[in-house]
Amino acid sequence: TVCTIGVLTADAYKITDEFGVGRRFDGIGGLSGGGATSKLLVSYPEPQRSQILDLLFKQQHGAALQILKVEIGGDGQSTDGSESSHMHESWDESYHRGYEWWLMKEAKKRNPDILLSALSWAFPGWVGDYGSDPYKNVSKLAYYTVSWIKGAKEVHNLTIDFIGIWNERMWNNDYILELRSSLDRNGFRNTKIVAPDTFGMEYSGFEKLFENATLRNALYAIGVHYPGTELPRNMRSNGVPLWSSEDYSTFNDDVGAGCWARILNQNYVNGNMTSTISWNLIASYYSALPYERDGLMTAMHPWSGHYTIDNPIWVTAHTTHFASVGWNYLKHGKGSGKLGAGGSFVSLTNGKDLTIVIETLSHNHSICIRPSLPAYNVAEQSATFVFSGSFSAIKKLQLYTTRFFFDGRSTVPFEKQADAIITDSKLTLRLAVDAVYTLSTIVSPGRVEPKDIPAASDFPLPYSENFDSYAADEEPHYLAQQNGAWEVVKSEGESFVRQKVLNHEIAWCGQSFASTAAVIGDAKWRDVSISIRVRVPSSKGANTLFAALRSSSYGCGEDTSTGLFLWLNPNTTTYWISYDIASLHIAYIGLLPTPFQLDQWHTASLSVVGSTFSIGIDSHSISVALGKGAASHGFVAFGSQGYGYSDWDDLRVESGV
Ligand code: 147
Repeated sequence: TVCTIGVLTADAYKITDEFGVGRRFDGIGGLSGGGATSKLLVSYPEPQRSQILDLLFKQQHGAALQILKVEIGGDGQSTDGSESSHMHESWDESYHRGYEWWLMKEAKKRNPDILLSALSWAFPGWVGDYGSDPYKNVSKLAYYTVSWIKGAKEVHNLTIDFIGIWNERMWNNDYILELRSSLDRNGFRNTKIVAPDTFGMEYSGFEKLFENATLRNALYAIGVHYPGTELPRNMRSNGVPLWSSEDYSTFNDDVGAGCWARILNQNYVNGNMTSTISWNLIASYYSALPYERDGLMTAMHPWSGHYTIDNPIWVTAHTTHFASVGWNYLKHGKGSGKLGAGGSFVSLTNGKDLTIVIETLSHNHSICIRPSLPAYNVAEQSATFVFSGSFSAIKKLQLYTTRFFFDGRSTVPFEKQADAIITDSKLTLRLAVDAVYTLSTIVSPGRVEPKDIPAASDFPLPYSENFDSYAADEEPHYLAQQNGAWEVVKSEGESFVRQKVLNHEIAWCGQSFASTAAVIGDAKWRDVSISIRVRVPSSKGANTLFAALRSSSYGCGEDTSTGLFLWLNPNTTTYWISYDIASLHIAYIGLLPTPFQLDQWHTASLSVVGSTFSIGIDSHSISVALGKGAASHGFVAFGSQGYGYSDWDDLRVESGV
């Protein structure tokens, strides 16, 4: 249909519930983890830390997220680091590790209705009897997962609303059924299963999840990743709720914000998906780690308190300030669809209130990381909305706009405009290209931003950490574990950090790494010196330890990391220097005057200035001239080859000598 208003011709779109409403809106979420994506957030000073949490979770404030999805730590690397498991071994259980418990509680404080969702990436080895298959014994895996849900309830009073299977790896029907019955037996009937959290080619097998009625009933929703807003027809038509349970992962500049605006609408318009979850919630990891700034906003400078409110936050607000979980979308052609000259709109209602979100993002200004985006055009256009059914009496709607310019002018996000007046049940809007519009009966305060955000500064040197100020099991500030679990231990009046994982985990990245590792500092560091005390316990201790400078390529590339590595071998006099974590490139082999003793603290010092690398082990010291292949800059790192306990204390980092 076409309406003529003065000289303008506008396409007309019905907004009506006369023929019923569309699917239930399940909410917009952010994902903390998969992995360690909130690592630096917990270290922020006040008031910045609370400001950031408000911007993520407080209702009608910033993103006002409706779902918080977290990783169930599995001790292994899961993208930007490893998150600690609640059960490193079946006998080593704690619900005070990591920062996801803290984050969920902070989210609930700000929005008691926020829904919590959880998923595993890696698993501790014992879950699969130390093999690589977590489904080897499905009741063991269900016990592991339900223990986490129980811990959430009993220790933290957190109710987990949704639980997944295994991130982006094969799913297992027997496990889904076992998990469902184990949840029911343990009093978690209301914890719903969303699965299988896989992507791409694997969609072809998804219909198998609907064929078996028992399996279908065990699932609340099918969760897919990076669907590119499309799903196959047989999935769209069978009535099971469909979620984009991980999406976005795009650099959070305005193209990233454009990606997010387009997929939030079009995941419903093209794919019938009713929930979209951003990987990640907040980019709160060292910028040199993988997927820099692929979060709704950025907080990677805890030492200065600096953070940025990136525009994906305000794009989210365009929906979340005006529609709650449990509302319904209006059907395709009755309130949701594509616009005539490009772009899309969705309507949401609770039967009384109405919200319409329109996006007109052009192709090049809304490209996401994956999958590739087929060409399409968007032009400036007028759109006439024609209201009927429950909406025929609406006289005006609040109007909020975001306009992206991409021409040097800065974006004005989420700006409140004069009310849009509806005459004769019709409203015509002139729509610019690269814009987001919300029309709603609901009022939001609009964009309210904290003022005086501190400027960014580099990681402060000199730096020292004695690990005394933490509670047992806490992860130390700034120390970004890359493999294994690095937790504070309090013993005999001492407080130190211990790598606590004893066995290879069931890895999420390709295969389990040969080394445990944690990094700290700045990947740009060149000339730096450190000292650290190290100890290997005689019981369950690691075989070989390292401390390193100028170390880089972590994340799933952990086992190919480079740097200047000093290796120590308990019980022997041998030590060596390598240019890589795999010790493929050994630069020097030396002997200590006496063997490196177990159960004793030793002091290691490393210093690099230009191309001279000096090391000290207790009173022994040498210097070597760096050769070809030696890294030029990177983090401070330490860890072990193989698994097993290693203890670390009194880290000091200085610039230069
Ligand atoms: C996802 C993971 O689930 C996240 O933990 C995080 O690593 C994220 C980063 O973009 O990616 O994994 C994917 C990795 C590759 C593809 C899809 C998802 N892929 O190539 O299509």
